[in-house]
Amino acid sequence: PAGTPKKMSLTTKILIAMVAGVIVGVIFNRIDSAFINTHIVDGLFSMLGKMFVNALKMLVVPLVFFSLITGVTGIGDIRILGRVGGKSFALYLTTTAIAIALAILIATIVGPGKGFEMQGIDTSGVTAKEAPSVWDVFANIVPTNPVAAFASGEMLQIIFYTIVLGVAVLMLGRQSKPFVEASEYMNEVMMKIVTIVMAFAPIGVFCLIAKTFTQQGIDLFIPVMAYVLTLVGALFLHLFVTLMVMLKLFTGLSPITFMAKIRPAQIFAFSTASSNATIPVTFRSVTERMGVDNSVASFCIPFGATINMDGTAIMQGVATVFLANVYGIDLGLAGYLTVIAMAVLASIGTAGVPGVGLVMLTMVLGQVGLPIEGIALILGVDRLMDMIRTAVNITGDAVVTTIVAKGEGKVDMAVFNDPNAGVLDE
Ligand code: DAS
Repeated sequence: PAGTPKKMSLTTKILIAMVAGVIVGVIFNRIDSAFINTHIVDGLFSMLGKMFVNALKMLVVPLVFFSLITGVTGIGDIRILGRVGGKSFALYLTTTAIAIALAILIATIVGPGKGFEMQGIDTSGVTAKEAPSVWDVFANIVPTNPVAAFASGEMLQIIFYTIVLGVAVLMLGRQSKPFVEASEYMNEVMMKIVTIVMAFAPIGVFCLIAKTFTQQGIDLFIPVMAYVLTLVGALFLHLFVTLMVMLKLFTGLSPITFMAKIRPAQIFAFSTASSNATIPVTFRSVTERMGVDNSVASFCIPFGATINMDGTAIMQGVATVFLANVYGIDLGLAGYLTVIAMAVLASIGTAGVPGVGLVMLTMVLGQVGLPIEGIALILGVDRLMDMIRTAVNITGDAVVTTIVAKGEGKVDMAVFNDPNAGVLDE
């Protein structure tokens, strides 16, 4: 009946929870009371936030398995699968390379870290991680034990094994009907579980953000403000310009509509700082809100969450220039090309979990001979930077997925243009 208040959408509730979390966090940071920090922030908020992130991660492996099996058997043709895989792999690497090249260019022009005083910064205890060799990264895509791969959430191995399983199911033709129908049903069940978990999103998002802002405060940003501003600038350039120009050029779709429909996934990525944990929301956003067919999204979204990290690569570009300036080391073109290659390769082998960007940064710095301990300078602000770059990472995943789907004629334009399509709380 007219006049009944329109039920507030889940996305609105999540946005309100985000803002409330920042406000409460900054206030608690100012109050800095032992009781609040111990029992509220490290107690209640931490517990609820962790439960929420765990619930999201709980969804990932079964959701990826059933949606990918449904996707592979839905594609029906191995050649199409090869094309979708090849196109998305090429686009993911290209967007990451463009992202970091632009980031280095911007950072070189802005020059953050020049004349930086290393006043009393404790730079001990940061050690470089060994960079995995490219060959090992690709060899390890094949699991020795699929059950172990599923149990430990090794995404590339899970994707590989599920595709092989799907191809075998396809080869069995008609006999596979019951299995395919069961998989489609389980895929629906998984999506319902996503809805159940999403109902707790406002609480989860509030707690995660309130905790982060209570701990971070804002005075940590002063000494490295130049780094933060350059990084956020480069991230926003990639998010609102590079990715949107690519979307428009390759698909003709409206970037405004796209950004409106991907927003819930960006909020989740920001709150959890984990692309992997956000897979269920990114997946639903591109399928039910943008009309991308499951057969493309079920491969490209988990694949992207694992190998595609534009935001992370941008951080590595800006951090490298910042630290080169701080230590007065001139990397030269060869040095920056090494950084670009390393960042792209490092992003392939690492999962989308909180803080992985910083770990990869130690590999990149190690390769170009920059002092690893410089990471201590940016450690304090990295949690917040991680949240922003993870939102950029999943947006890149969604853009490439949409480009590949459009190329295959697998975007339902009626859904894409329907502003009310796929509300997340059903
Ligand atoms: N948090 C990572 C992700 O989930 C990105 C990063 O650490 O840079 O994508």
